[in-house]
Amino acid sequence: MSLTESTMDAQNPPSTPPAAAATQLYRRDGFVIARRIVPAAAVDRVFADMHRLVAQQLTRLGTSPGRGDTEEAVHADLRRLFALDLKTYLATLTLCAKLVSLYELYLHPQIRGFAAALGICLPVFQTAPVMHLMSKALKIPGGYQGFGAHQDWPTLQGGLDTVTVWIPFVDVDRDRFTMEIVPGSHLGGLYPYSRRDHIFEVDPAHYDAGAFVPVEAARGDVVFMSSFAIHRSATRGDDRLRVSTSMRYENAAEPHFIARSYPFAHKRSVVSELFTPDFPQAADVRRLFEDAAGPVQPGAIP
Ligand SMILES: O=C(O)CCC(=O)C(=O)O
Repeated sequence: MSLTESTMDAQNPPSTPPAAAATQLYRRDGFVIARRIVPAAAVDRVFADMHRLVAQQLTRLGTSPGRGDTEEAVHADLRRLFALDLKTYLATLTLCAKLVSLYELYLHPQIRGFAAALGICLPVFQTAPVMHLMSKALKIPGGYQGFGAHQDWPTLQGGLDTVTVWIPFVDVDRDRFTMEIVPGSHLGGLYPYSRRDHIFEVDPAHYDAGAFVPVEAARGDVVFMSSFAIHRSATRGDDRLRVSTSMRYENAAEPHFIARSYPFAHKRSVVSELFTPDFPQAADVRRLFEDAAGPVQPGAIP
């Protein structure tokens, strides 16, 4: 077991909070990898739902999706959708982050318990989950894949003790474009940064580029990381797919958060035009309620 690890047995969940040692590691390094904190099957279930979202679109586009929910099958289907219809591929990834099963995973009692042990005593989700998908074959032309060195806090600006929870859907090793973290960097507070893509990249003068540690985590492991830890996506990887997700546990009881009147850095907006002109017609809606066979099945639109 390496220094930044804590082992919990998902088959025999502890009734007490995680070992004090894990909290100490978190305080010292700014992150901790909780091993086998959730059953791998719980993670696989969400991955299967994600595959279903991809498969539904492949079926709509007239292609048969692969069988099973292995990472190879999912990778192949993602590549197919990517090649067939980039816009749908991107919309599908966005929808993956909105699955209720994904939220349920983040609410797993073991994850909640671990976050509580790290001090998140009145948890709030101000942000939605984020998907991180890395694959040589799935690079968006002119787009970006992965993030440069950054801290999460400036994109949130909530409580100082905000914890990023990072969950892999495949077993991630150092050859799989994994996340890398600079241990101890959280103790420097907020570093100077500049905006790049969707994140705020930390000024390289403020960290040692050789100090990043790759996160190697299996399905069922969960990484808890301070929102002040400097981290990035590794550029080192082979031909395999890496999929993970992250979400932020914020603490509504953090004194600065209360004193600053619960600030939040994101803004919401709603598109005012209809995406599909003249849709829906009253008949489309009526059919949904009149159809005794239940909800419309994919591909069954008349
Ligand atoms: O998974 C990754 O490569 C990066 C994750 C990340 O930057 C984040 O969750 O804030």
